[in-house]
Amino acid sequence: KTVEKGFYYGTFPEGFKFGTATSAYQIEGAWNEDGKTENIWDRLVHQNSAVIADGSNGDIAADSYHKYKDDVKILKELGVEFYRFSLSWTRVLPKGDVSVISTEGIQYYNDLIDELLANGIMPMVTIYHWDLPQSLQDLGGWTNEIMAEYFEDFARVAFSNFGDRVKWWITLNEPWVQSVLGYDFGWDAPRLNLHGVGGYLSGHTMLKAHALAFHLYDKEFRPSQKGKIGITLESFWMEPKTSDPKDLEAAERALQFELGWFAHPIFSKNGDYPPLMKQIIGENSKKEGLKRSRLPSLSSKWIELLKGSSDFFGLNHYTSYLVEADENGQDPSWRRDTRCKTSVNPLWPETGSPWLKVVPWGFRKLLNWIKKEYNNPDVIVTENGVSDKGGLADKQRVAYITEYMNEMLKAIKLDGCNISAYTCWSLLDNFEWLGGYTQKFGIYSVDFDDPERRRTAKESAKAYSTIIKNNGFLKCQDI
Ligand code: GBH
Repeated sequence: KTVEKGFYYGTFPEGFKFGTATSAYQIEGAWNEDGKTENIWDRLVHQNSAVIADGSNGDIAADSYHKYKDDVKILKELGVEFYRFSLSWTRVLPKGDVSVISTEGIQYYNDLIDELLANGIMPMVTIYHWDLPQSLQDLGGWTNEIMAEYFEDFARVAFSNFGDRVKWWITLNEPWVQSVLGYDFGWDAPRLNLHGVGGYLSGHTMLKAHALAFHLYDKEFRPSQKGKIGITLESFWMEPKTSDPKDLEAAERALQFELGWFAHPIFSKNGDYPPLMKQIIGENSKKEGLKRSRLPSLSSKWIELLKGSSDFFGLNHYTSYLVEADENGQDPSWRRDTRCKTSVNPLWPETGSPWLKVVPWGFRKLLNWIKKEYNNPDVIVTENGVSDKGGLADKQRVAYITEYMNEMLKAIKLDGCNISAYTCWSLLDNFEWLGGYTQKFGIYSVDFDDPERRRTAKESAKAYSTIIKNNGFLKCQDI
């Protein structure tokens, strides 16, 4: 049954779970307290504050390092079943490696986890959300393959200290963003414009890092701890700008170069990088007179280790692009390799972030693409949300959440997509990376002028809470 328009509204399947999310650098603050050392975001904001929209940083942020009990209180008030947060690597391992394990760092996450469990909220822990230790960046960061092993070591510390209580692990958040924005565009930390090469090296290492952590958990921890472990990938929906076959192909390329890059090795039947990426980057590299492809090749050993190495498909989704075939970007670069130009429909409603337009139907299309491409995996939506400029009467966020969740509901009920949980980004207004505090994603506001960093529910928090209570929407218009 295909449904082109109209509302669905109704309830989610039994057992469907609702949560909300944050990440360490964006909320914790206490950037140099109790032995925590500098990570790549600390370095960027302190050395180059001009690149942050309001010149701000995460030194204090929402101060969740000290206010985690306030966070759990509002989580409880919301009625979520789980809370997704991330570990700050240098808070746990101040040297980046395992030569020193910070007692205070371990204590902080123990306290947070215990407080969550005491309130009936399941922790979902992201091991890495972009805050690499600066000491490891000095060794080349993710472009250095040894990082895969440093990450595995860090994951081991996490499993052995928290795995008795944490049953939901996410290895990496959005390796595409870390690799391309961090090592190809040179926007996000570590801000290296190694266009055409650095992003692919970084992605290669991140895939290996993920595989090592997955198998470590699978072999040594899962038998006793009995949890689940997966990866979180992000993707825009890529809508062909016209029906010209060139644009249809371009939209497919855009998806393969963003989501497929990381999803194909893990979730496809054959594994390895998407054939399209291997072919295009290989050909381009040859034309450039290079001896080998700028996209490193995965050996059969790694192809096997990666295949099936995720218990669920963690998906972050916010918005959509229109895609057309065109030469674009620095030569060589990830963007150039894609031969795509992206734009938006001027009719798509704007939000607090220039890149984020409201396109609910794109969510359903993306979920269906994943179903088809990867044989209907168990999808956990690990982030979805919208920004504005602030204020408690956040009507646009209420509408956004409702409409996106409704499209997800259609994907489940009408299209047969396997989706088992939804996570709203974010619990709190927080440090929005290059956007500083100018783009607010929270369903709770934080008063950043108040030393106490008081949290206040926005209308969207109440709306989300009602959706959770009703397991969806009471108003049901079946079509
Ligand atoms: C998520 O990424 C992150 O996981 C989360 O930490 C973040 O707070 C949230 O989004 C909201 O942004 O440089 O202006 O062209 C979502 C995917 C990819 C969206 C990079 C923003 C850069 C936009 N992000 N993209 S821009």
